[in-house]
Amino acid sequence: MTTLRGRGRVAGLPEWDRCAVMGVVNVTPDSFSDGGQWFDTELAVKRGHELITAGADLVDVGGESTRPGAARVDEAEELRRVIPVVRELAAAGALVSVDTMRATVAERAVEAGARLVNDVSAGGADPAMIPTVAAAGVPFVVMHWRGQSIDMNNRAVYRDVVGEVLAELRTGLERAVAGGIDPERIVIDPGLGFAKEAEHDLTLVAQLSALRALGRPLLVAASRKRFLGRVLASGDGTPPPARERDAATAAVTAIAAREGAWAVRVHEVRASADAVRVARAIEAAGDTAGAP
Ligand code: PMM
Repeated sequence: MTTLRGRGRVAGLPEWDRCAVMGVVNVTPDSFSDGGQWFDTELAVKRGHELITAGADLVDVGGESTRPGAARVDEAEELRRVIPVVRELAAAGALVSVDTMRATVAERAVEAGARLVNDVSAGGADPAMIPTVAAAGVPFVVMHWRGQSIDMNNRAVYRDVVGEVLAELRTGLERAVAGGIDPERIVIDPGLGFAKEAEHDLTLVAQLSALRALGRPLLVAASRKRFLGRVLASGDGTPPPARERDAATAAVTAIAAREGAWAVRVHEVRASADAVRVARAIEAAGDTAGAP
């Protein structure tokens, strides 16, 4: 028997029989873990293809860094970075998601072939975002967010992180639906590292299944984040550089897949692609063992 373990379906996207892998293409000079590396259309497109070859099911193209403390880029610059990359990857048959907080960028990216809008502000940064996504009829990621990166660390204050994230995600979900987005097209995301300290992120990963109460597929984006740096820190508290957190990322992928996440968003795809396949095989073996 195969089950989707409550992973759920996102209308308008393919259905995978396992946790999907979203590869990250940051077309930015300053993203915290890979900033600058793909800051060029041609290189970014090449990176997208590499991620797909490595096993990515989707590629998430973004032109604005959201690392803590980051300042905004202007819209013209974001369009210049993102649209050609989306167009080329989509034309080559890739399933492309656009990572943006701007309605105009989302709209133009969908025209260029993007099939999912991933807005870390869940429509909070641009009042035109929800109506634009509703009109475009594409899936939308509602991530937990408490304000712009420039000062988000000040908002990392919780009494009950899981309960508060759940309640705030519910509000985001309701706002998206009230704005006309088809609930069947909504994905939710706990927003690891966004207005969260390491212990908040760890608690959320430990209790991912609690977020399933929202009844929507779950995206988990732990890749190379600070909380992994904290866990891996040496005796004097120095975290390894972001690029040395990929094995730890794959460990979270395995856990998220086992907990029924719909997708993980990662910078280095290969290990996570393997992890979701192993998690799927274990799930299938468990199902067989449990069959009468
Ligand atoms: N994190 C980043 C960017 N985009 N999108 C979603 N849905 N969830 C996230 O947690 C998320 C995101 C920041 O990380 P990056 O600079 O490594 O891309």
